Amino acid sequence: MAPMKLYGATVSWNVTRCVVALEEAGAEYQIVPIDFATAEHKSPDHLARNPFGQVPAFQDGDLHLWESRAIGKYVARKHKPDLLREGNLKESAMVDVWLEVEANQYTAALNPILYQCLVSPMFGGTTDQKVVEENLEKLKKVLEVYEARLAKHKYLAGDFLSLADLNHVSVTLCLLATPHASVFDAYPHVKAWWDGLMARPSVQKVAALMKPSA
Ligand code: GS8
Repeated sequence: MAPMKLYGATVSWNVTRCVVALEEAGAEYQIVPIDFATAEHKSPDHLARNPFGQVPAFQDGDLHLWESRAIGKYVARKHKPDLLREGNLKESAMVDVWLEVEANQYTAALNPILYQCLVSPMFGGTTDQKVVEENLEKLKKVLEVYEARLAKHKYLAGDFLSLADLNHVSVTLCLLATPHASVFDAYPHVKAWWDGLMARPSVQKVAALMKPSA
């Protein structure tokens, strides 16, 4: 059977969020780059894959998906369902909680920081420090909640690795490429959790892919 296809460049943390899931699940897949410089993401071919003209997009046989977190869930369900704890009502509910927290708290605070520090300069723009500072304050409040949680449990949803942990990887790798990498230093349990994730071969592989020289 043809390998799954993930469309988008690995410079995008929304794309690499899926790569972490694919790697951790041991899935066979192929990355098909989409060229933003030629607006390939707005071409009819790509709009057929993702009607919002964004990356990532994904194909497995006749199944076409977009939205990075939905793609990650599909890959986990297909190849490593334990990452979702499906079959265990309470554990899967906790996975769901922390999947939402990643999207709506953690990454919601990180996105503007990454945009200002990484994306804007890439296109010749400047960094709006006020936006960065405001969102760093938001992020610190989120990290206080993580610190309390991770003082009690090895991983976010409980004492087991889940997709909720893995979905944090791509944006956190980007955060570490900004001048604000030291923000984790004040949260020892968060730092230990992150070091544990970084030691995983799937995460190592994605970290290498995201380096511009890779
Ligand atoms: C977000 C996709 C997105 O913003 C997801 O897949 O999780 N909620 C979606 N993709 C950006 C990539 S840059 O990181 C994108 O394609 N932007 C181009 C555009 O919106 O035109």
